Amino acid sequence: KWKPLQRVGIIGVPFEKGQKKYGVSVAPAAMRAAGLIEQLEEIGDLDVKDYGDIDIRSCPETVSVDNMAHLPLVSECNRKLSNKVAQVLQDGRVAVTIGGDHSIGVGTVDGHYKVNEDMILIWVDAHADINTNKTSESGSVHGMPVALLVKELADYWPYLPTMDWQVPKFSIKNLGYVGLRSVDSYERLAIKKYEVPAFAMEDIEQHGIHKSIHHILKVLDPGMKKPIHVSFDIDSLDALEAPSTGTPVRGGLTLREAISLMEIIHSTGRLRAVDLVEINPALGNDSDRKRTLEAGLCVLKAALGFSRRGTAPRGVLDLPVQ
Ligand code: HAR
Ligand code: MN
Ligand code: MN
Ligand code: MN
Repeated sequence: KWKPLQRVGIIGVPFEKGQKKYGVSVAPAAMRAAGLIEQLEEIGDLDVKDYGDIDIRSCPETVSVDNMAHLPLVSECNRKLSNKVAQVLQDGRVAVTIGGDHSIGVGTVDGHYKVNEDMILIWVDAHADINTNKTSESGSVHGMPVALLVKELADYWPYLPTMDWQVPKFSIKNLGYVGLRSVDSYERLAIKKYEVPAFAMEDIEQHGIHKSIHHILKVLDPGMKKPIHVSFDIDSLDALEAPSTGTPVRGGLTLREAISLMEIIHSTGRLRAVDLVEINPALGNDSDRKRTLEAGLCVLKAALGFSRRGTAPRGVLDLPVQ
């Protein structure tokens, strides 16, 4: 019944105020310069439309919330992004969002949920990003998007000025994690309390990426009928594979594992939104930057149907003669 959507919409989000380092806002431009659109178009029959970048205008930050840096900016960016993601989905396209730091996951998931209330969310990350401003040690919102999104944690937040547009309705029961290896203690508590299927690196070591993702999909959606959102933090990859990122953690996914994960999700035919976040082209040397951007491209291509086996031409039954 489900087959992969052959239409894709690209959204750039040059936003970096959800963390402290300069440079992650450059990633959408760097990904386009690295050939993002052209490489996706080379995947057979893919119709790619670039919706451009979200307009990140710095507004005066009139309110401040304890241990939650730049909340008004984060909020304004995500409000616009949520509407844009919903628009792309309503246009019948897979929403492909290029961040930006991971605070933009609030907007992408909020926008997706508005269109598909039955969506499930796979958070691929070294980190769980499920802190509140009470539990975060950094005060950076990129460590908090999951906690902002899920309704089960709404009572753990104080009132958040500027965030009235975002009502957390998504249930934590529809969330799974892949790639975890840097989880704060209260984050671990939340994962345990709500029994979130979370495949940390040691679980992937034990079961392999194939069984791990199949297990998560089965737990979240045994009927195999729900739209899938993948929020892919480039730091889920090992720091050797993707060095240009703000909070690298050693011992992560190989690029092969990440490609395999995305191929499996593509093969469900139910991928409707994918985020690629935390690529910071300003960190590292030329080789680091190139490797990280290439890794991001490989991951997106796998998600959108590129096959490592090769793809035969359509409607052609024999080799060219002479
Ligand atoms: N858990 C830490 C915090 O809350 C670090 C998480 C931020 N790093 C990320 N997110 N790249 O995935 O600040
Ligand atoms: Mn993250
Ligand atoms: Mn991360
Ligand atoms: Mn399989």
